[in-house]
Parts: sequence; C-alpha cells; structure tokens
Amino acid sequence: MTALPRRGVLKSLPLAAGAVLTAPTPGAHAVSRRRDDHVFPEPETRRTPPRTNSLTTQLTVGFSEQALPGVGTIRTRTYEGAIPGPTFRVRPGDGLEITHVNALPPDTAAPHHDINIPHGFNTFNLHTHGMHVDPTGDADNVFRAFEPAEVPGNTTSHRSSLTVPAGHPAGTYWYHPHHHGSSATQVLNGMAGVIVVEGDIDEVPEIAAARDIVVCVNELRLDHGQVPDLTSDDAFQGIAPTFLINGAKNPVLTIAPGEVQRWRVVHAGALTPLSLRLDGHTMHQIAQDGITFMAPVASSTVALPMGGRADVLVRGGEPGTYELITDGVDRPLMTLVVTGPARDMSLPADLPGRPTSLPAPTRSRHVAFRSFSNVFSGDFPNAYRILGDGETPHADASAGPRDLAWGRFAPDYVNHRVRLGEVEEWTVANDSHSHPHHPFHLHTNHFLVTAVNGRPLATPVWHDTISIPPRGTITFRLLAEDFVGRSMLHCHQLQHEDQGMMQIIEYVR
Ligand SMILES: [Cu+2]
Repeated sequence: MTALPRRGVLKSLPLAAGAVLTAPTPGAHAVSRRRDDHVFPEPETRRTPPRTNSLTTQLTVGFSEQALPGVGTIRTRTYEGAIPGPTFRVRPGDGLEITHVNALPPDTAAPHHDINIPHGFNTFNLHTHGMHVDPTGDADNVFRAFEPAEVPGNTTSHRSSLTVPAGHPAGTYWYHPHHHGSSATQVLNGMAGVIVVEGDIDEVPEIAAARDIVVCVNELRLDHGQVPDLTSDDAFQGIAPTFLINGAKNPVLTIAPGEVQRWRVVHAGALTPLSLRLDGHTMHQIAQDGITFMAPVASSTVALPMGGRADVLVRGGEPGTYELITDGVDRPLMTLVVTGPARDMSLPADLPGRPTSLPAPTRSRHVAFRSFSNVFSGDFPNAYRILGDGETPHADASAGPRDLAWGRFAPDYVNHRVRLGEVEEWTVANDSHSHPHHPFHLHTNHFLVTAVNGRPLATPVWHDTISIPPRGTITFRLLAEDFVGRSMLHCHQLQHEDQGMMQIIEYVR
C-alpha cells in the first residue's frame, strides 16, 4: 500500500580518503536513488525478510555529499550516505543485527579531562530511542564507543545485536548516535533513522487501509553546506535551523479528498521543539512515542519535543494546497496537496491502546533540570545540571566552582536504582535560569505522565520523551519491567546532554 521508497538524493560520495561507502546490505530492498520531484521522498526501507525472524543489516557512517532540493549541496556525517538513514521495519520477536562501519576520519578532538566537554566527533554508537530492549551488552548500550580508525582511510567495524521482545508495542521509534560528547553534533549532521515495529495497530481496518507514511523531521545547522562540530557552547548560535522532511526541504505530499493517511511523524532533531499545525485539517493522533492511544485524539496542534514521535491520521479535505508548519520557522515543513477523485475513508473509533493507569506508587523521586549561563571560563561557560534526588556529587571537581560543577554526568556514578515491578512516582522540574527547552528522556521503559505543573491530566499519556515546561514540572509513574542494567535519563536538547545533563538509572531486580 506504500509507494516504492525513493530518495531525493543525487549522489553520495565518500569524502574520507579511501573510505568507501558500501552498497546496500545484501537482502535489503533495492533502492532507487534517482531524484523524482513528483514523488514524495521516503527513506529506504529495510524489513525482516519473509519467513525469517531477524533483520541483518549494515550501517556505514561516513562523510557524504548530497544535493538536497531547496538546500543545495551539503557535506555531513550520515548513515549510508542519506538523511535520514534507512527505515527498519521489524515485528515483535524479531532480532535486529547491525554491523556498524565507522568510515569517519581519525578523531582529532581528543577527550578533554572533563568528560562533559564535547569531544570525539567521529566516535559514535547506537541508541534505539523508545524501544523496550536490553540496555546492556551489544544491545541498546549507549556506554559503548565505536571509534574510527587511527589511520586515515581505514575503517572500523562494530556490532549491535538486539531482540525485540515478543510483547513489544507496535509503533514508531527511531535510532541515532548517543556517544556522550558527540551526540548533538552527529544528530545535527543528520544521523538518524526510523524504526517501525509492526503489529496489532496495523490491523485496525481503517488504519490498514490508510497509506503508511514516514515523516522524519531532521534538523540541521548548516554553515556553508556543513555542520560545525560542537567545539564551543555557541557553535550553533546564529545558524538558523534547516528542517528537512525525509531529506527534502518542503516536499509535496498528495492526498485525495476523503482519503485517510497515517503519518509517522518523528522529531529527529536536537535543539528545537516542534509545534505542528496543518492548514485546513485536523490531525487525529493515534499514538505518542510509539504507544497506541485507546482512541484517536483530534487536535489542531501536535507538540513534539526533540526525540518525540506522533502517529497521526489525516483525512484529505477540500481540494487545494495546504502547509504543515511549526512555530518560528518561516517556510512550511511540508506541503499537502488535496487532489484527485474523492474517496470515502473513515477514521477508527477504538484502538488497541495501552491502558492509561498504573497502581499507586510505593516510592517517589524528585529531580530538577537546571542550567546557568556564563558561570565557567573557557569555550563552554554554561552549566547544564540535574539536581535533586540522586544528583551526581561531582563530574569533575576542577571544572569550576564546586556548586556549579555538581550535578553533571559522571560515567561511573549510578544516580537512581529502580526495582523492576515497583511503581514509582517521579516529579521532574525545569527550574533553569536560562535555556528554557529541556525535554526529559528516559531509556528502556516508557513512563505514564499523570500531571503537568501539578495539574492532573484528564487522561494520562505514555511517553519516552516530554518537554518540561519552563519553571514547571511534570509528574509521571514508572513501572520498570523485564530488563536490568545501567541505562540513561537525560535532556534531549542534545547539546545539554553532551555537556552533562544526563544521569545513570540502573534497573535492578
Ligand atoms: Cu536541556
């Protein structure tokens, strides 16, 4: 039911001397890299082959050159020479085996003595954002480092091996690098891709009939066709965001009057929250962060923090041209053209959603995201900290005044131990003096948001990422399940994360 994947890519060139970007992995779908302005671009799709239960694939990371419609030629770090990287489609119970080839040049930015000074811009790893999978070993383990070769032109190879649990929710997830010190730089280069877990929601008749469309929003910070490395706190300041949808600026999607489409909107950005509106249309949200609602929720605005996803149904209105816009960006992100013979498709009334209640909590925690401007000397003068219960005593005592170095990420300090099967209530505050946008993201388990600014929600909502209102709070219940080991919580303004706004949460039995 989906159009053949095509990409708006003219060419993909390795720029690291001798680093060869490989052809698509054997077994993956053939890819058309021919540019076609009349077809809405969609990322290449790689799915679990029929009659197997494992998707085996390769992701090569290198500098590549792409000519993007409406943007020009850019040179950035990419997965497989494309923005976004390929979409993976898997089912509950599947394995996901990825060979990562690091074809980036040697790292020149050696680690600083302070781990919270950005570094290692050619070192990456893999995070499967939102997925309920093992956070240790070769799975969704963000403590790993896939370093480049020391000799220019050589590559290194690394492996991820994940199992999607049999009961994993069907929905929309994504992957991106999560190496502390380089995650903001790499995501702003366009390193991100979508993961679709197929399952029950796809069999709802109205949804099965709808065209299934990935809408991946990448946010680049382009300066003369390149994205600067985060070598100072203001490296991206003064560079306007370039938002791409599936690698194109303002692509055109068509829909028939009365046709229902399902859009999997992924905010694969790092710095700027989205507030999405579609002219002349209501969006009927069916899932948040990969978790299906009990029934569609009609809204005129869908707010997505960096890292968040919303699955929405859109029903084509009167013939005409409409824009998908977000606050603070002059150009439309995407244009929707309603055209062609009318159809009479309907929206579902009920969905196989996850129940929005949890038992009463037996313990509580309070944490606060707090940032200050211009408190340190050097290129990184701002302090990005997480305080409250479990705060890190110090990440680096020599980084500045003890009170402001306090509360920043330390790779060996466990901030929270959370017991499987025990319901907790967390309150997360944003009491920053500066930098208003702090999306809270938890790895491995979703959480059930029950209140914002202390006001209970009529219907709690499952999230893995949520904006903490400036000077406000969110309250959620957490029931950790299935997986033990060290995992992460952090700010998904990734520049803040690279500079220390992150904690370790250990799930224990
Ligand atoms: Cu932040």
